Amino acid sequence: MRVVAPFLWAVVGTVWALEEGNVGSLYDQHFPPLHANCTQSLIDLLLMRQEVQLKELKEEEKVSSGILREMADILTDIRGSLTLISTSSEAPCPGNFIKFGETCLYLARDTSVTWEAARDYCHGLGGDLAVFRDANAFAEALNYAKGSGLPNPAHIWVGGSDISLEGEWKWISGEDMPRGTPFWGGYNYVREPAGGLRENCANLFSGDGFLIHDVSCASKYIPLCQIKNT
Ligand SMILES: [Ca+2]
Repeated sequence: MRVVAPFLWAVVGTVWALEEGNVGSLYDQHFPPLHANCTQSLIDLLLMRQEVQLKELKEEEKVSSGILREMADILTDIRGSLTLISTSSEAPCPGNFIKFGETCLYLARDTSVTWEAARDYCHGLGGDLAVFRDANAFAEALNYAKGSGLPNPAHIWVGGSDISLEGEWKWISGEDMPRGTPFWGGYNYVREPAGGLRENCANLFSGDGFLIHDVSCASKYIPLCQIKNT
């Protein structure tokens, strides 16, 4: 009976407080209204949070794009390796020929024949004198010649001439030969080809790093044979 009495008094007091309209003051006591400045601070805080989240998103985006770039690079490398493997496994070079990109080359260093005889020699091996459609293919042939240990001076026949029409240099494949750098060399400060009607066949001359020079087709030089394997 002694415990019940204070409890009843508390209930009565609460009812009285409610009836007296003190609900608002009780609410305000626990949840005070935001001051005008405080509201501003809250907005600032929310904006700052948004800003931080945006920055974090941007960072994540950077990381994601970086990973994608790395993945693309890896895929490109894999594709390149697969192409190399399939090319090399599909078409190995025959005999003494060495693979350079899409072609096989063979420098017949112990042979010394005229330009026409050099073509016949290469025909006998299943190919023809070498032609170079671009600077990369030409550079590969030069490296092959430079690494072959030929004595200086040395001359190497390649498949280009202006036999059909003076001044119109063509590969034996029928395409126009490129002119100027980095293909043709110079002789006595004059850019080749400069031999006119006397010199109608193309050779690589060791004197200036195996660049192309026009010479007499009757000269006897080393054939550079080529077999295309594509
Ligand atoms: Ca000529």
